[in-house]
Amino acid sequence: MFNRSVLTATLLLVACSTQGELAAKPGKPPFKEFYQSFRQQVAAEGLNPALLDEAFDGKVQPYAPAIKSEANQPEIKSTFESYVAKMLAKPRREKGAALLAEHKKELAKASQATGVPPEVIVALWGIESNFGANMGNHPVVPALVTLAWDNDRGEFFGKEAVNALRVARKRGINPAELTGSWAGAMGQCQFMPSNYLKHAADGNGDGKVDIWNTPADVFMSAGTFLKALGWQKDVPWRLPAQVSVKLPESAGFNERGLSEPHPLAQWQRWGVVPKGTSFSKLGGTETALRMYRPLGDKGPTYMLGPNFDVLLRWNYSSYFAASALLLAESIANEGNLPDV
Ligand SMILES: [Ca+2]
Repeated sequence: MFNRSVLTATLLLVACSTQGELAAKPGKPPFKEFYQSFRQQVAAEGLNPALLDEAFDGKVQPYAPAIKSEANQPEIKSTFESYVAKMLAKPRREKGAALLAEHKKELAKASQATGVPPEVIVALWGIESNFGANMGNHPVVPALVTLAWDNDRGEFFGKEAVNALRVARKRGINPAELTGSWAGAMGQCQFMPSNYLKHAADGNGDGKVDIWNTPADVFMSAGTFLKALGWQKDVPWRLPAQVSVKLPESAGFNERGLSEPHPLAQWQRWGVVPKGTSFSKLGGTETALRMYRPLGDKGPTYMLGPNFDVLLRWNYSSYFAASALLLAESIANEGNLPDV
C-alpha cells in the first residue's frame, strides 16, 4: 500500500545521503564551522587536532545515522511486566546461564576483585551487548562530534568525543577504527569513553584493556565500574516485605512504584515487616532503603538494598535496574524464571 509518510521519509533520507550535508538546527552553526571550533577544543584539551581529522578520515560532515537514531528513540511506555518479559527472554536467560559456567574462572577473578557477583556481571553483559554479539558498529568519534553539534546535551557528547580520542590514543589505534553504538557506548559492556578511561580494567593480565574482544577484560571492567558506583559485597538487592497498613504520602512513590529512600527504622514504624529473611541483611536501622512495588499496591512488595541504586547509576531506570538484577537471579539459577 502506498504510504506517503514512508515515501517522504525515504526521499529525505536519500536527499541527506546524496548531498552528504545535514542542516544545522536553528541557532546552531553549520557543521563545518562547528568542526573548526571543536578542533580548537581538542587542542585546548592537550590533544593534537590531527587526531580528530584522522577520525573523520578527511570527510568533514555530520554522521547521519547518529542524528537519525537520536530522532527515532522509542519512548519507553511499556508496563513493568512487558519490559521484564522482554529483558528476561528465555534465550537470554539460558545463554547467560551457559556463559556463567563457561567463563567461571574469569568471572570468579572479577568477582573476587570487585565484590560484584558473577551473575550480575553476566546479566549486564547480556543486556548491554547480547553477550558481545551486538556492540554497535558506528564510528564513535564522528557520532559523538555529530551529537555534540546537534544534541541538546551537546556539551556532554563533546567531552565524550574528546575522551574517545584519548581512548584511541591509549589503545594505539587510528581513531577512525573506534566503534560502538550511535551514542558512543563502546565494547561488550557499552562503556562511554570517559567510563572506559576511568573504570575499564585488565582482566586477563596481558597489560591491555580490551572490552571489545576479551571477555575477562569485559568482566573486570563491569565489576570495577559497579564497585566505583558503590556496589556492596554480599548485600541482597531485594528482600520481600509485607505492609499491613496504607503507607503515608511521605513515603514518596513515583509512578513506577519506586519510593524515596527512608531509614529502615522509619519503614518499621510504618508497619513494614519482612516476609521471611530479616531486613538486617540490608544494613542497620539507620540504613536508607527504598521500597519497590512495581505492580502497585496489589503486587509484590520489596525492600531494596543499596545495590539497586548502584544499578540506577549505571542506567537511570527502575525498570532497567530491576530487570538486570532479576536476570542475574535467573542466570544464577540455571536460567529459570525468578519470582517477580
Ligand atoms: Ca587484557
